[in-house]
Amino acid sequence: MTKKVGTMADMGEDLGKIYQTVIDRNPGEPEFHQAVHEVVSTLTPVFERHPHYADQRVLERICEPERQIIFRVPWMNDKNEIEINRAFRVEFNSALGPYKGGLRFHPSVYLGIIKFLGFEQIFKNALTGMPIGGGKGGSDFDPKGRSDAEVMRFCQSFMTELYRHMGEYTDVPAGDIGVGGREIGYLFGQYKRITNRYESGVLTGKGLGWGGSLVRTEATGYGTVFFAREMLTKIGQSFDGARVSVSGSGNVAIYAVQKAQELGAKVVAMSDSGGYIVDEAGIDLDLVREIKEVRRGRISEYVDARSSAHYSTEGSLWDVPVTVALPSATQNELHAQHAATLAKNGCVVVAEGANMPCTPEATTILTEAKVAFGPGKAANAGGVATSALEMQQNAARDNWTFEQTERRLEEIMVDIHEACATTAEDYGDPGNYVLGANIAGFIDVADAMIAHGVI
Ligand code: NDP
Ligand code: 2IT
Repeated sequence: MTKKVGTMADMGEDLGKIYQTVIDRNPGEPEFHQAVHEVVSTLTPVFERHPHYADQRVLERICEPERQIIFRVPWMNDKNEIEINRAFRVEFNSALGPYKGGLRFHPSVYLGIIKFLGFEQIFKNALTGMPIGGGKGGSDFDPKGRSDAEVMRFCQSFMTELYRHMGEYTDVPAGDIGVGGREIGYLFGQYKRITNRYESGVLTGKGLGWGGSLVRTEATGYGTVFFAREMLTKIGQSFDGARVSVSGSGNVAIYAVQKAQELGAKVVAMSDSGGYIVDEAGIDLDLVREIKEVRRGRISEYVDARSSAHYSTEGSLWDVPVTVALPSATQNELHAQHAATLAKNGCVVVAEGANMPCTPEATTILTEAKVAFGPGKAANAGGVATSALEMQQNAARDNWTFEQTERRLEEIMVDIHEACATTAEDYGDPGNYVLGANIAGFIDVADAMIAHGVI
């Protein structure tokens, strides 16, 4: 929890009261408070321009999830011992379509994390322009060090409860931290077995041979780079020849690096939860993929094969001077001090590949230093947008080519950038992507909710 979150400094009295109610009704969930604060603190001009949003109490309704499911996941490990995890699905808002959002398997998962992610997802999904509502789920299960058989048994037990809440017109999960192609396969298999339905559109991020979409794997990282490219263009710069750092070395990070390199950037640093690597010769992405995707190893192994690189657990990846920083690991990984160092070293664009990786203080420092800042709900929306394209292909029983799908993704990211930029201008704060994203997303959701009546 940060000072800024506690003080309600930048809200009017009415919005401050709404935010205080969220804190009171959701104790012990600082990440959820932080996500709500970030949105509410930008909405004053909307409420001034459109007073009926206050009369309809639409913001209070958005802050209260439509449904929250918490369940037990018992399963047997390889030693034939019983293990018990806790799992969640928060079905936050269905004004624009079925609940849509990923599943996170990580030991840090608890209700507050899932609620922050679900809340962000509402506005992100609205920004994509696709017919998808917002939801998120996951478990405190830690897949690290587990055998494939253990992961399969966990996924089967998890789905044995979750399936009754899902459906292609109800709730459509996908991956997030700790949930990739392997996990989606086991989850889909169990859903199909229990329901006796080959309902392709019920999960996204599926394998290419059984209903998945080309580009979904790459989509979040590619989309973040497309968004950052638009931000750079706006200030007369480009990725060509730019130095870039990308935190994390999972799904989002790997494909952000790939697209940035394709656009001519030199990516010099990546990380995982153990530490970070710096390679002044430029990151060898094939090596990273071999370590992380094939061996499921540690990023430290990179330096064994690259004499130009070093690995560190001291300091931070954000100490490395770069023009563009793409935080793509996890929430609150980029702090005030990191932001100050990035700005001092000449960074001009920070775009969030992860969800809420920058702390509120870091965002303030970047903004004050005139570093363009792209918030996750806009910059990383390419993943869920391509999930919606996967649902579209499933509904039509069709498969699009890589080029066709990537073109759609690129158009969507350009449109989201444009919507954020023009909304920020319209509300008198050009260049403020946080304000633009929050207001543009909020208006779409609020208008649909009002049209649906008091439900
Ligand atoms: P992965 O599980 O594929 O990779 C996560 C990466 O982040 C790993 O390198 C991991 O390191 C690192 N990481 C995770 N937790 C921590 C932590 N507590 N501290 C430091 N490093 C950490 O996940 P994704 O790449 O899918 O997700 C990354 C971020 O992007 C998340 O914020 C997610 O919500 C967001 N996102 C993902 C989308 C998707 O389509 N997958 C879409 C939009 C946003 P290690 O290997 O050591 O655990
Ligand atoms: O945070 C996110 O947008 C995701 N993890 C992707 C969600 C999805 O349904 O594809």
